[in-house]
Amino acid sequence: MFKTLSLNDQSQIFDEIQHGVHLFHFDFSNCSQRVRICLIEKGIDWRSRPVNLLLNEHSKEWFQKINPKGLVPVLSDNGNIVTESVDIIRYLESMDTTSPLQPKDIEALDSMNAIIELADGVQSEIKLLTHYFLAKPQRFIVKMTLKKFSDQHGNSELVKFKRRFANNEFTVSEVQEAIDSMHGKCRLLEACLTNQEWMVDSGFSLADVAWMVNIHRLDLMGFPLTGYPNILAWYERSKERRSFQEGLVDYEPAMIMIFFRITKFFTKTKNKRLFGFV
Ligand SMILES: N[C@@H](CCC(=O)N[C@@H](CS)C(=O)NCC(=O)O)C(=O)O
Repeated sequence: MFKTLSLNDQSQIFDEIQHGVHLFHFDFSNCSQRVRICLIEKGIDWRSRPVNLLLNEHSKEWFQKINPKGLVPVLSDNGNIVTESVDIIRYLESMDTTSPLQPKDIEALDSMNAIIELADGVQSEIKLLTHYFLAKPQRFIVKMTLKKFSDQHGNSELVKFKRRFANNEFTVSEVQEAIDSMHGKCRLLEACLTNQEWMVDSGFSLADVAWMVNIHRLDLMGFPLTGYPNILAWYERSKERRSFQEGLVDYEPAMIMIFFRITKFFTKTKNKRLFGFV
């Protein structure tokens, strides 16, 4: 199941990514989910380049040569490297206009961009909450591999985050702060979805692509979304799209989903008492 790249595969990759669209991604990464959904929505042919974060493949030299930040997703379009999921989805939009995902109207375009920025701006909250609520059992593996990871990975911020995670240093107050911040964003989105089906009045757009994966992640961890009926209705509409199934659900490994359910079962009472999670 966990196939790693041989040295031969690695050097071949640099040649291969000079032609066509390639995505370096990880099944469960929400930023990777965002880009896969966009590729599917736009009907762009792409080649999958899995980078297994659980096996720390992103700390390998070959990958950090492609993205010095050592993070997924990374897009290569005929060798042109694009990083940052929101920049990638905008790049994809500029590549192909047969199925446009952005409005023509300038005002609507401005709102779409503001909503995308909002999605981008909560990545650190999503990351903290994911690790706190879903990834806890993984902590011991991270702890065991931390020394090697910190020797190999050049992104000091990521190494610091992993160290705090491994040492169980996330505090209840910082988790609460992240939750409060997410409630703030949910209130904005709830208002924006009043009397409209999609985030931007003109129809389904990159703004929806950017948020689908974040709301899905909050839902997975039991974040209380019941106070946001417009978001819930929008989320149901989003889940019906083929791109949601093929770009997200089909990549959620059954083993990890079972893992999450078990984690949730054992932490349910505590998370409900401390944070009002469901
Ligand atoms: N702002 C970046 C964030 C990229 C990012 O943080 N990627 C995560 C996965 S979602 C990653 O590579 N994490 C490595 C790790 O957790 O070890 C984006 O939107 O692409």
